[in-house]
Amino acid sequence: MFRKSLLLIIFATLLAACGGSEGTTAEISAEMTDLMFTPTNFEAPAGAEVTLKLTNSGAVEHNFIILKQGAVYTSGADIKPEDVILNAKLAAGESGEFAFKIDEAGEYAVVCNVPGHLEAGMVGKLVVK
Ligand SMILES: [Cu+2]
Repeated sequence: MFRKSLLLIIFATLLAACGGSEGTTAEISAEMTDLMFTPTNFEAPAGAEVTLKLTNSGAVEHNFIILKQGAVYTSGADIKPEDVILNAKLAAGESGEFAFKIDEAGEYAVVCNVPGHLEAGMVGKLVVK
């Protein structure tokens, strides 16, 4: 219980520290094809409610996975669920909207973990600032 409260206090402090963007929204768009993200690099404001507008124009399923900083993996199959911030999965030809919010500025890896896709270079980068 004490631990949980402490975490909340730390979280609240972090939020206050970047209060400038609190309550703001942003939107990014991405297209997935066989086997890449377009664009490859994305930017989002720290602490903003971000809407990801995603389209899968490929012939197979793809997903747009945002990984926590420091996530260690060697293949798509190797990604640990606890390292995943967002997993936006779309079947071929589908479009969808997804939401995420990242408070900490930095670089985050974007990958598709359908077997073989990450390994084939279906990766991108999200810069939060
Ligand atoms: Cu893919």
